[in-house]
Amino acid sequence: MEETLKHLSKPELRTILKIQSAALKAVDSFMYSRGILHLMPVMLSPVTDPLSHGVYDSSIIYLDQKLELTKSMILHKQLVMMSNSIPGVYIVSPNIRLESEECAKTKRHLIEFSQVDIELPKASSREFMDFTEELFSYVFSFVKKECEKELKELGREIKLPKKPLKVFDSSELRKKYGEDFERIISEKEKHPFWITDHYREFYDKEDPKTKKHINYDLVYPEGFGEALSGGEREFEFKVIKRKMLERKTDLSAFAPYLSVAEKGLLKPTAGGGFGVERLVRFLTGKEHIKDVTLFPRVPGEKIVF
Ligand code: ASN
Repeated sequence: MEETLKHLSKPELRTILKIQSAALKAVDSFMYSRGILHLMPVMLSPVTDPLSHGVYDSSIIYLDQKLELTKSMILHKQLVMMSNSIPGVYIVSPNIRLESEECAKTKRHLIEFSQVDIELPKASSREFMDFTEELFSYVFSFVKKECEKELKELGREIKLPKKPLKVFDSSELRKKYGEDFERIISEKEKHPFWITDHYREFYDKEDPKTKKHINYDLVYPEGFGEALSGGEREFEFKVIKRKMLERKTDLSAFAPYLSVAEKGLLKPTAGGGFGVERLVRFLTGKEHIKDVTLFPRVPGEKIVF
């Protein structure tokens, strides 16, 4: 408890929170200017993101029903996009991912964090990447202008990247740097950049001919690592079912989602999400994500408040 109180009384916290407030205001203004609608999050559902890596179970039982705590709102975003009249959505969504203790090493993992989760109708991956580049440019320049004093206090300079950002293919990077390619290239680069074509969850689209994955990660430079991940989406029932089976997914756990897909109601969309705490960590230049989080939930660490 003593440590929590010490953390909360650091004068630097105001500076960091001012930067976070400015960044979130910029996100809202940008989305509003593009007609993207702001949804409220859900935290409990029979279905949530299966994720492409293992985490500890975080389901709960409520009156005999098993409910998952939201890992990301991907499946709910797809459901909302069924309506043709929706011009795009975003949510500042609390996500619970009970990561293994190992993840603490990265200094950018939390078991509870907030994700700005976005989905656009009929967008191609390039269109979503362009949208994201404009959003990040807007956020960076807004924070730079609004928080000049705070950034100076922290000794942090925000560089405005030139668009379009560099794009790297994950298989090329793997050949060059091995499995740890993301960390290595993040340390080398001076501006945010993209890495495309990652094997992961069933819902990211796969090119039927080339078998490449039509998805992307936006990565911060200076070793700050992953910022956003997303992709074009699968929407055809047959493909979704095949990919779930390939990933050894328990189909019965996704019954409500699969019944919507089977009715042919899912639409072609593209989207992605970025962590608020990781964005603030990058903007402030802080070493550890817990430095920019009021009540940090670091994998493996005891939660005191
Ligand atoms: N939000 C991500 C997406 O839209 C999914 C995730 O966070 N796992 O693709």
